[in-house]
Amino acid sequence: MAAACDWAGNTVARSAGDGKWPAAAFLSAADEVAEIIRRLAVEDVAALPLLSRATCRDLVLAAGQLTFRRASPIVGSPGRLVRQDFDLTVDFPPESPYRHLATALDALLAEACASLDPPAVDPTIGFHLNDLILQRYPAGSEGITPHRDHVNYKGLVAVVPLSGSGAFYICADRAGNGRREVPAPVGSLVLMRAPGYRCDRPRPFHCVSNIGAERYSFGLRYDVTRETCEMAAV
Ligand SMILES: O=C(O)CCC(=O)C(=O)O
Repeated sequence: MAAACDWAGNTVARSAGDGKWPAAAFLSAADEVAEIIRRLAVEDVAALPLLSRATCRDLVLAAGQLTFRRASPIVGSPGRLVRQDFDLTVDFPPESPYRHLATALDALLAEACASLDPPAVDPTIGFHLNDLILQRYPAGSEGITPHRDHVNYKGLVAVVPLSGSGAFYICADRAGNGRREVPAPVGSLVLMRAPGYRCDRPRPFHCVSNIGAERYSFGLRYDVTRETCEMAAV
């Protein structure tokens, strides 16, 4: 166990994940994460505190060492176009804190999933976080319009907002109808269902907007088409 501070500055003791993520113990334990994974059967998204603000600040500082590129402003096919207004990187050196965070979060999610009976995530899909992306939205950015994550992403989709302001919404459809803001302050672990999550509800439409101050968000997914497991190299 290690000590950490929650959003209110209270000291809490939580699992620190693996040994390479010692300075930033998670603010929520595996049983709490299991509970939000379980809730995804009836809710499109669920979130809980994961990282302290100090840890998020350190991660944003570390992002200064990474090389970003502009995201394509429009992706998708006619009728399913998505506008996106951010820079991104998927290049994380082996000793990057982002990789250590991913390894530790992978372990936390595995522990949480293992405690659920019946399993929420189909154990045969081999869920693990092998697809990492850091997104940087400039102040005033349009964010990303309503979309669903690709079907190749299986099990669970995780997003951790690290800085700035912005609103994360769940929507009923691609037009953004029924938009509902999900409280997800900096340091949250935001989870969504992906194929392989055992329920018959569809992948949720979601979007991000109202970027008032530069926002970083770290996305962690399991891309089933990847032949090599990036995590194995960590
Ligand atoms: O930046 C975020 O908080 C989430 C972005 C997102 O929805 C996506 O990249 O699919």
